Amino acid sequence: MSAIKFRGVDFIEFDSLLSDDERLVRDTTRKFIEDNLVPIIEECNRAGRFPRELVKPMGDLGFYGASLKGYGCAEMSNVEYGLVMQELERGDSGVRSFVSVQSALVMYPIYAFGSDEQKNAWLPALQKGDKLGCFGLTEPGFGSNPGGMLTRARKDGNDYVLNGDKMWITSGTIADVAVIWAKVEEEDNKIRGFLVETDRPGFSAQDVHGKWSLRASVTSGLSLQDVRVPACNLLPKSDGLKSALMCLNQARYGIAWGGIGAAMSCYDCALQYSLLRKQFRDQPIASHQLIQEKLAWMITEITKAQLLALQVGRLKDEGKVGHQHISMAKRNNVWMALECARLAREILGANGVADDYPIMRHMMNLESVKTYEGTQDIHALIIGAAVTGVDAF
Ligand code: TGC
Ligand code: FAD
Repeated sequence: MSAIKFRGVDFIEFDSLLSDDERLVRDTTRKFIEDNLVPIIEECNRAGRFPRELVKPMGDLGFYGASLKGYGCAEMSNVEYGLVMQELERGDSGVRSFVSVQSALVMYPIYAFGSDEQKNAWLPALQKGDKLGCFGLTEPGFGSNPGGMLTRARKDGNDYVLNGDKMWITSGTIADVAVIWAKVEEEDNKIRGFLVETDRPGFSAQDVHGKWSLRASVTSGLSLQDVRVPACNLLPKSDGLKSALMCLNQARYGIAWGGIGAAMSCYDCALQYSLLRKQFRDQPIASHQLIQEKLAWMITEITKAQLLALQVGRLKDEGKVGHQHISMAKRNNVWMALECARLAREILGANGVADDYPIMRHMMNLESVKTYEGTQDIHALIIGAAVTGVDAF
């Protein structure tokens, strides 16, 4: 491993915009990642191994469902939650992804659309990390357009019977419960959410192999063949595709902060490297104008991304955020992070492609992050629809 250690990134006294509690949450998470994830992440990435040993410790720190109220949740503000996501992704996008899915895509729909029985049965166990969840929206033929899904639920006495396939599902094979979105035949094919325990007959999950991205995260395909669940497993307040999209808002918001973390990791590594590495006249490469231009671009874009994420977080805390605001933050900040990773990789020269440094791993991860939770172009269309009033999907 290289001797480069993360030192934090703050160009315009961004920290002065944060409260003491916000800085404490950020610093606690940063220390956890530095002590527990950074030492093992390159091995996990090489082996394609999800660091399951961190699941319980992250639960103990209150990372799951951190912004929800009750059920043992940490009741963080949205800005505090965002700062947790930033620090997790500074470690690795796959670990942030795991926490995002558990929090925003499994606990949130149970919290927002579930019955009291469902909330009491699942939320405390998910909060502790005793139970794990996954979110099945995407299908082999329907990614950007989930409204076209083929998965169906049919009422049969006091049960529903589910049939369909879900694809690219984070945590699929390690989940105890899957939040499955399906069209209900008896309700004119309205999309609704179901809690499907993964040990039910007819449910199976298979991991996707050969990923060059998010290698420390589990990604799976799910198959549901006549899976029978009691009617009480329907999320009673789920009401159309809009409910699934509301979950995505939570996850996209976390990704907007997460991208900053990945970018900070790449920038700080490249900055330190540029001061150590000497070429021509025994001078550090940091003394060359073209290196400085790259660093200046990175720190400028990171700073703009911080301000965007913070404003969207403040709006969210005030109940004023629109999904188009979240789309702008997710789109901009992930693009910015990927560009930072590419520039940082150039600054490290050949060392940039080796896993002695975190940069290539972040770059490969960010290619997925740019695609999932709505591709870059889908978010452009969401912003375009908001400003023009015209859908162009
Ligand atoms: P459309 O007709 O536009 O909308 C249907 C209803 O939903 C409302 N709506 C939203 N509500 C809340 N939040 C949002 N973000 C919303 N977007 C739209 C809309 O107003 C409408 O309401 P109503 O009352 O009229 O019924 O739906 P559409 O079928 O045309 O699709 C719109 C589109 C393309 C924007 C949407 O489908 C979309 O966002 N596609 C991208 C799919 C996506 O992001 N999938 C993510 C899967 S999960 C994942 O990737 C997890 S990765 C792991 C991790 O997070 O780390
Ligand atoms: P497509 O929809 O086929 O898009 C292909 C290309 O066409 C993209 O460039 C897209 O922008 C473009 N395109 C599509 N429609 C339009 C249009 N109208 N106008 C212009 N361009 C368009 N899903 C889940 O449900 N749960 C998960 O936990 C989950 N985890 C994931 C983990 C990983 C590692 C990955 C890679 C994906 C995950 N996904 C998950 C799926 C993810 O949300 C989808 O991959 C994403 O929504 C894009 O869908 P797609 O891959 O089918 O691409």
